[in-house]
Amino acid sequence: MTNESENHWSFFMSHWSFISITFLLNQEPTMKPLNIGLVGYGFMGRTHTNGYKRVNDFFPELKHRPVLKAICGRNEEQTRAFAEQWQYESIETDWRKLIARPDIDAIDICTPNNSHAEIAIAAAQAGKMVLCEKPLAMNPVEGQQMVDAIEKAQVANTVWYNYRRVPAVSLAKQLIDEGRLGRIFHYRANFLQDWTINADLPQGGAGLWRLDAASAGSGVTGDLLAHCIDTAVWLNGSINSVTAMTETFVKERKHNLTGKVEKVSIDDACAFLCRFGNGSLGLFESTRYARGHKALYTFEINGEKASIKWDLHDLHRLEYFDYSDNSLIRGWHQVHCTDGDMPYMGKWWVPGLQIGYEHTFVHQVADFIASVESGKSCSPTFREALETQKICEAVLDSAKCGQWKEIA
Ligand code: SOE
Repeated sequence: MTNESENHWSFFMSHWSFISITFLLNQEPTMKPLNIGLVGYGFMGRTHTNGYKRVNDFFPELKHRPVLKAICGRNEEQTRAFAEQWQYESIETDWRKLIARPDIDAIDICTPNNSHAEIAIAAAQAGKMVLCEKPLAMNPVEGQQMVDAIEKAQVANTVWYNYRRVPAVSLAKQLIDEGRLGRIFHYRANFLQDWTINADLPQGGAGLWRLDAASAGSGVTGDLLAHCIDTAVWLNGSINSVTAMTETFVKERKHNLTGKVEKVSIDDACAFLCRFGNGSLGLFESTRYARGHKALYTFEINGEKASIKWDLHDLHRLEYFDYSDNSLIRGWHQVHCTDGDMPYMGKWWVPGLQIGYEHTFVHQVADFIASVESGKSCSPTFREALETQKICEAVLDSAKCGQWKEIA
């Protein structure tokens, strides 16, 4: 090399080191990874994964970025296909191996209800954060064991009761907490579907485990009313006692796993009355036999000063009636929850443009990460979800014995 070229080379090298150090420093990730290991690649696996993928784009203040480290499922081919479609870095076919991995920070449980407890307890004991699909457990005994394990390990936790995070539902919470409804007299909720009317529909296995009591624990009570109860307790406080009736309209169905026709042990429909701790009366109904309704979750709350109504099929609106309005214009207002000052809406588009179902999961991921960063809990916690589990159990007990049941 000539002197000239040597000079060029050393000039280049010294500048390159300077440039590369500066580049590296600038590139030093300000975002910390939050490594997710998700168990279950069904419908809920998709909703949660979508939440992890989108959260940082819309909640840029978060200091952690969920990393899709591993998806876990028993069927290797399907797990691999899910990993490819949703861009998970790796797969596992045994959740125990997933939990044992040092590169996983949080275990997200999207499996049928009968495996929630075992996975959650093992994950907590391994020191992982735990996010669990609803309902928390098969019954309150299992739920209590999960709460004990989570609280002993002091790990961050949440249960995916996603409807709380519909902006209009969060707005309802804000209005109630501000005292705008005054004393509450009535709480009414429905969750109506129609997808199990066909008596030829089998029970059990992928997609249909919700019809199999051994996997689901219960029918509409744990699957749908649990949502209504979670929202109700959040908005209107504790429930003290319940009286319920349930029905199983189709008594036998072929079981997908055994191939035999077997008794159906889930509740196809359930209705219950309850008394809230604040003195108000509750009326709840859920069924999978309401022809024409796909997922009609509605609630109405009547207070002394005002009432509110909400409907999942029109989820971006909150209906509001305020008795203090001038009598000439008094009536039900439809509040289109899209303005930036509505809960969560400042994160999305511009006023007038609404969001939907999938965003509730993005919101829950955002709130979970924010809670990890602040050291606060992310509601509903396992302990709060246990309360819902106890109410579901009292509903099912009451339907069996025909008596009012106090919530234990
Ligand atoms: C059942 O059809 C189901 O998917 C529930 O399992 C969900 O929790 C509910 O949000 C929608 O309906």
